[in-house]
Parts: sequence; structure tokens; C-alpha cells
Amino acid sequence: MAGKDDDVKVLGVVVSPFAIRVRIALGIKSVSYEYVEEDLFNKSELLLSSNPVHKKIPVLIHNGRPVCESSVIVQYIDEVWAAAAPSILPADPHDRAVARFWAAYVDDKMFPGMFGVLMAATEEERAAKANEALAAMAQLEKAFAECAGGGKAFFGGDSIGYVDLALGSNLHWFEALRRMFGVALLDAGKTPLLAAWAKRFVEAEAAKGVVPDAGETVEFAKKLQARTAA
Ligand SMILES: N[C@@H](CCC(=O)N[C@@H](CS)C(=O)NCC(=O)O)C(=O)O
Ligand SMILES: *[C@@H]1O[C@H](CO)[C@@H](O)[C@H](O)[C@H]1NC(C)=O
Repeated sequence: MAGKDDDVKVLGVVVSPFAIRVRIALGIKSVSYEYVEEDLFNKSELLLSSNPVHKKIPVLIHNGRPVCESSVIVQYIDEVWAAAAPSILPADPHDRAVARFWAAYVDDKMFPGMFGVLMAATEEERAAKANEALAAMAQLEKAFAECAGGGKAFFGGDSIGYVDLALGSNLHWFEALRRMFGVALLDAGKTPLLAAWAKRFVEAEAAKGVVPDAGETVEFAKKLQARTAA
């Protein structure tokens, strides 16, 4: 359980959506933590020993004990720091199930399309991946309209919740892809509710200082493309 002498470390990469959602979740709960930037092309012993199965970031290390997988970590944070309001998952079991459904949808449908835009080998492939991501965004626009009834600030209601973290942690990539390829995954014409939601997300206190700017993301993207091609 949480205590005042908690030792909390996050192994991450500044532009990684998966690490960003964990860091914003800790911010929501006002948990102080040490952030350790990893080089994914030269992983630290600490990363390899704390996530020996996937060897991926993010890893949360709480009082020496690692927790892996961003969705698992965010739920862990919500449970351990349950007393620190607001809660990230809703209270009602069905609402929780719906939130988990849409967060998984972001990772399974939107993210592969979005990342595919960056890594595509051909323009045809890039267009196909953009369409996959856009189709997912259209679904998420409908989900937002339904769950927020059009009137709430966030998927989670008045404050950032589980689905907000899943989707909002990708926003700097949307802008990077727009600059690099002219691909607009967030478009006020197509998904007006999400466009307005995105502005609220990046301006939220817990997101400030964690969400990197698009320029930094573009630099990272170029390095990733070059290293993957090599
Ligand atoms: N499902 C994982 C995905 C994490 C992930 O893809 N991490 C990437 C960076 S964004 C990584 O560490 N890649 C290193 C590798 O694959 O070697 C989660 O939600 O935590
Ligand atoms: C890899 O990281 C270690 C420290 O973890 C460092 O000493 C070494 O110089 C790095 N190697 C490269 C090629 O960056």
C-alpha cells in the first residue's frame, strides 16, 4: 500500500505514449517519482532485470518491486493511491469495463495505424495505415459522444480518466505526423468533439511538463526511422 516513504521510479522514454500515460497517472495522484530515461537501443540492466519478459518501457518500480505494461501500471497506481482523489477508473463495474474496452481499443486499433504511418515503407502503406487510425478515431468520437453525453470535459467525466490517458498520451504523435507527412489524425472537421477534448487534455495540470512538444517528437521519429532502416 501507499506510504509517505514510498520509493517510486519510472523507466520510460520521453515521447513514448505508454510511459506518458503512467507519468500523468502519477501526476493525477500527486505521487512524486524519479523518472529514468531509457535508451531503447542500449537498454539498462535495470530495465532488463525489471521487465525480463518484454524488455519494454514503461516499468514502474514501487519500493523495489517492478510493475510492467502501461495499462496494468495505471490500474495499479489507481489502486495503490486510491485515497488520493480523483480516481482514474470509474467506480461502477460496468463503467469500468467500458473504460477498459475503449482503452484497449486505442492500443489495438488506433495505435498500430498511427505508428504505421511513421514506419510505412511506401506511400500506399502510409495511406492505408492513416485510414486505419482515422477509422479508429471516428469510433472514438462516437464513444466520447456516448460516454460523455456530449457535455463532459473528458471520457472520465470532469477529470482525466482511464480512456483519456490511453488516447491523450498519443497527441504529440498526431502533431508530429502532421508535420512530417501532412497526415491529420485529429481533425476538427471529422472529429470535432475529440479536437476540443484534446485541447483540454494537454492543458490539464497533470499533463503539463509530461507531454513533449511536437518538435522533439519529430526528432525522435527521424532517429527511429533511420535506425530501423539501418
Ligand atoms: N503494451 C506495452 C507497450 C510498451 C511499448 O511498446 N514500449 C516500447 C516503447 S514505446 C518499447 O519499450 N520498445 C522496446 C522494444 O520493443 O525493444 C505497454 O502498454 O506498456
Ligand atoms: C550503453 O549504456 C551504458 C550504460 O548503461 C554505457 O556505459 C554505454 O556507453 C552505452 N553504449 C552505447 C553504445 O551507447
